[in-house]
Amino acid sequence: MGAVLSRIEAARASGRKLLAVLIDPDFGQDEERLERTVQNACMARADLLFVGGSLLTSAAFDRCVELVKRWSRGTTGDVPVVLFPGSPAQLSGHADAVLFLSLISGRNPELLIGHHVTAAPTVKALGLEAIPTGYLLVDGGKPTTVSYVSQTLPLPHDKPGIAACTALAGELLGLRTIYMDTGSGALRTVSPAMIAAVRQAVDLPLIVGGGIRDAATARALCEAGADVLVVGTAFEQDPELIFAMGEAMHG
Ligand code: 1GP
Repeated sequence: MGAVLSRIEAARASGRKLLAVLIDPDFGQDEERLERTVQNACMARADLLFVGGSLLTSAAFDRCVELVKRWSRGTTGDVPVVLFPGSPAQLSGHADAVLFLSLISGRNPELLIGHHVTAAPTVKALGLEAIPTGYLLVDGGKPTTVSYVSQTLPLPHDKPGIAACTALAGELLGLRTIYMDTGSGALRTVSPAMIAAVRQAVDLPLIVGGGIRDAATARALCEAGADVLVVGTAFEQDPELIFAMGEAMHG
């Protein structure tokens, strides 16, 4: 098992919840803001830095990952940089790992196997740790970039049973984590009921993201069974929020 997945598994075994800060690679265009975000994440004791997005408008992806990696080197050890790629173009040897995503809530063959074939030789050549991840897109109250770009239908928000069966299928296929996401800037998060149903169905680390805006919600999602929370938009809008969120999750 690779170092990043081991770290996630070890945290889960010890009951420590992890906070992942999602960095939009288009941020890289504003290097000062990017540096501040990474520094805040490190000071707030974020556990992981995710870099990626469903749609990139800037060409400087590799440079952005390089900067995030450089600034994430702290005195208390590196915060791992994990790619959360919206396409096979979002790969960089500066990262520690890549979520090797299968969009198992959808039925788009490109996102179930096509992109993987394209990306596999690059992942191997770059020596990236690949974390096989079953990605479940869940309805978060409005169409998001990911639902539009992936051309897939999100799982209904109030159907925990479908999510549980989908996650179980992912586990039986050999995937190593499940990422439940309502998409960036979603109006609502994945429900605690859905997280609890998936938690009961599979013995895998659960990553949950989309629409998390406050510490109380973060706590409720962790109590329902989430192991890793991913927050992007809320920290972009209020960079100080990361400290309250880190405090809520780590005490
Ligand atoms: C999106 O899970 C991430 O894929 C984070 O969502 O930007 O809403 O925090 P937000």
